[in-house]
Amino acid sequence: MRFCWQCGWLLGLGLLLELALACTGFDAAVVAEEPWSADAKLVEQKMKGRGGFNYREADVPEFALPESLRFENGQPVTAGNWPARRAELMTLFREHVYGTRPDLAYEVDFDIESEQRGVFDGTADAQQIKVRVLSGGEQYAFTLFVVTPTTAKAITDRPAKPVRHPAIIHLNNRDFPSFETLLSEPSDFWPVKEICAAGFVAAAVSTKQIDPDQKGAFDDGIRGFFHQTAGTPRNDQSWAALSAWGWGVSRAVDYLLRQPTVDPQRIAVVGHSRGGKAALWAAAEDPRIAIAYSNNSGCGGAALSRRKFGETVARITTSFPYWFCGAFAEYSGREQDLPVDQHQLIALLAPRAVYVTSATEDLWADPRGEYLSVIGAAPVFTLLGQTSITDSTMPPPDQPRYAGRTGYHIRTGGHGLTTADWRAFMRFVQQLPSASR
Ligand code: GTR
Repeated sequence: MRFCWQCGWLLGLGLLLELALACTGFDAAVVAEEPWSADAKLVEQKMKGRGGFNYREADVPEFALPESLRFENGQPVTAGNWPARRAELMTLFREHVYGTRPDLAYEVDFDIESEQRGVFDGTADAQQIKVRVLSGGEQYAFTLFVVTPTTAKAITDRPAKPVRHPAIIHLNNRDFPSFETLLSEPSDFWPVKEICAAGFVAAAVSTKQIDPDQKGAFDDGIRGFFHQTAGTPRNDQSWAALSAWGWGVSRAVDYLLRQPTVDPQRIAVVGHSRGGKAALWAAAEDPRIAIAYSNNSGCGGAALSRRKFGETVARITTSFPYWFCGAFAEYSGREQDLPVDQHQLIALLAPRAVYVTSATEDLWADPRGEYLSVIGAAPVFTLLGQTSITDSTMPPPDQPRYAGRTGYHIRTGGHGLTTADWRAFMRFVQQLPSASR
């Protein structure tokens, strides 16, 4: 058989592309080249569905985003005074969106409830930990899972030094597995075995165990616990459920920072949907979190509120009033009056790393609004001497875009967190410059 050089080149290129896509976790069979835009049929179908919500790009109102590089009094922001501007933005987000965490006096300790060595074919050790929050002689407890690779090579692996792995805390807003299930039944939502095989410590906490994800259940969660034991306020300004869930993530950080197997510079938080909203806010409140990943987080998460695309402030504060402080509902139908928008939530994380993802059919979460938030945060990354995504054209589906401290992809499919999303996120973390990994 004669070898044809042209075919050989093409075959080689095809294989290379396939390899590149396999590394990002996406299926090489579907390679789109056009920037993503919502499927016209899907848009019309959605417009006929839930009444009163906009899914047409042409009907997005004109708006101007609040500037991050100007203080509220109009003074310009410099790299030197960014911490003061950041503090101002934090106050605005606390007062108008997520609520203010009360001053909490408490102790936290960790009981190992179950431990299993050599799980996942002898490649990892797993622990189920009871996180005990102690205040006023009472305790509030929730579960933390930590699975640590024992044989996978860590990214920071250097001879003669203990292996310290980057760690990823999953803020799980769905059914939280039992210890047995997590070790025996592979899950697309939290592919723990694969996360460990890639060299990460995989940790997880449950939103609902930290604070119930339901109306009228304040007394049953961590906020109610502090209200009862320490008299912390319960009002429209105080912390809402998303903030409480983020506080729970920070207790997982407390634990991980005590582990010699964890790289303290590379602790990440990951959340899907409501968990993604809370993950971004968790990282805003806790600077020890180096990397935040929000998937399909939409309204009140990564999506710009002013676009009023898909879910709106009016809708979310009616369906889920307990996620936000009371003031957020006042911006129903008047998003343009919000003193902040969600690009500034991303900017609050600079110069740390942020990964945002959407799904092509998840128009409720406004994929373009999520992408534009990342772009809108770019001036702050630049101010702080970092690169980030600045190209306002969206990437094609399933083609992750990594640029400096920010990354983004839009996955083909519907609302959900999948193994493909996880793989692309882990690649993002692995390719970060070492100072921010
Ligand atoms: C929806 C809600 C979204 C999103 C989602 C979820 O009902 O409207 O904001 O958070 O729930 O968490 O799956």
